[in-house]
Amino acid sequence: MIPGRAEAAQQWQEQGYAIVDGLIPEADIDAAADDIARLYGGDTFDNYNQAKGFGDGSPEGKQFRASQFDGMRGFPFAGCPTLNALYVHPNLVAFARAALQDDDVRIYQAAAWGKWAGEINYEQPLHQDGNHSLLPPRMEPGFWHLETFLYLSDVDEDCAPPRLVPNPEATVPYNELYEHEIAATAKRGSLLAYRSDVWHRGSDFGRDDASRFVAVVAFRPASAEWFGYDAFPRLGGSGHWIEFVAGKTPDDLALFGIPRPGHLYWNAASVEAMGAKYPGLDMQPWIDALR
Ligand SMILES: O=C(O)CCC(=O)C(=O)O
Repeated sequence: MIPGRAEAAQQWQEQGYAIVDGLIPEADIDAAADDIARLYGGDTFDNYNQAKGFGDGSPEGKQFRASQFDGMRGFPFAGCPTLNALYVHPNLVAFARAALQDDDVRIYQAAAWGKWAGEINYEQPLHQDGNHSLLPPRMEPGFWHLETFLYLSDVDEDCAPPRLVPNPEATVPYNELYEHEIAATAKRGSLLAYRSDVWHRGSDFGRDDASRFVAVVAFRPASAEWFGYDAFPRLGGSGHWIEFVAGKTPDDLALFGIPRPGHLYWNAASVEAMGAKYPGLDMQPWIDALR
């Protein structure tokens, strides 16, 4: 574990959030700049968050507005291999394992989120996320989940930083919570990790030439099947998914529920069929484990 990351993981466990400065080298983020430009350069709106139906309400004040989610796109992204690879970056996965105290973790949500200063009012009320599970939260090893924003651009005070209230266990009346919130500002490559029982919200831009890009990545222990958001198996016939899988390792793919080599699912026929389905995937680890 990179120095300082263990402390950040512990802070997430105990205070409900951590800002992990420089988790991923800026050079790795900058290498994805063309992919981000490509992703948002065309009309790729896909109603990722299924939010379009609930409208925008008043343009004033703190509220959820459908337009706040217009810049969300579901992973993986066509023609964006460097951006896609960030979602399985070893530093990100190592942090998720440390925070969840589990070596076998799954990604259950992956998306990109762009926001631009201007017409949309991004101010939200403080809220907790109840839409990742049908169960009430139990924030303990084995039963918890980890929500993260990997910053793909520098997020300063004027760049619509997420705001949150540390220490979810503290008993503060709702209307006083705003007095305790902090702005999660950080440079690109940093990670905001938060628990769903932490009060948090989106905020608006403070200057009109600003934008903000994050990778939204949520993890769960492999055994905590009750968490979910994206249904990656829907991508089984998708060319974007085949493109992403090329060159990935068994550990990368296990994050999305693809059984590791040696799993009972694998026999000579299923290994061969997997190789045919994903021409860019090195099947050798799966072949070796058959012997
Ligand atoms: O984008 C952000 O800064 C936070 C958004 C958020 O909390 C939400 O949409 O539930």
